[in-house]
Amino acid sequence: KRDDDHSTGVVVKTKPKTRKPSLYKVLMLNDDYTPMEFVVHVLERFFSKNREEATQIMMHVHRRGVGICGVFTYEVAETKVTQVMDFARQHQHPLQCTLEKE
Ligand code: TYC
Repeated sequence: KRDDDHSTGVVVKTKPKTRKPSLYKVLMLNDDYTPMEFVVHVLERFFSKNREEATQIMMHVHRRGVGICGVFTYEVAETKVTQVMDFARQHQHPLQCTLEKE
């Protein structure tokens, strides 16, 4: 138990030692060559978006140049970026994905 006074009347404050992990945005970048349908598929496959959400995000990136696929802890974000980049390369698309600290 925390903050026990050990029957001395002296209250000792214990410091909570857990910290919320830093979060990282996974960003998708627009390019002129990757097919829209491929980007939608990537968002469904690696970011668990439904077709409607995936299409909205893809169109946002297409129009604005960059968009957020999701927000994750560092290790998860880094894994998503690697998975997307490997998948795009396998299909010979120049799609770029990166992470940014929140
Ligand atoms: N601009 C691409 C096209 O017109 C589509 C696209 C959207 C590509 C989003 C990449 O992250 C991207 N085919």
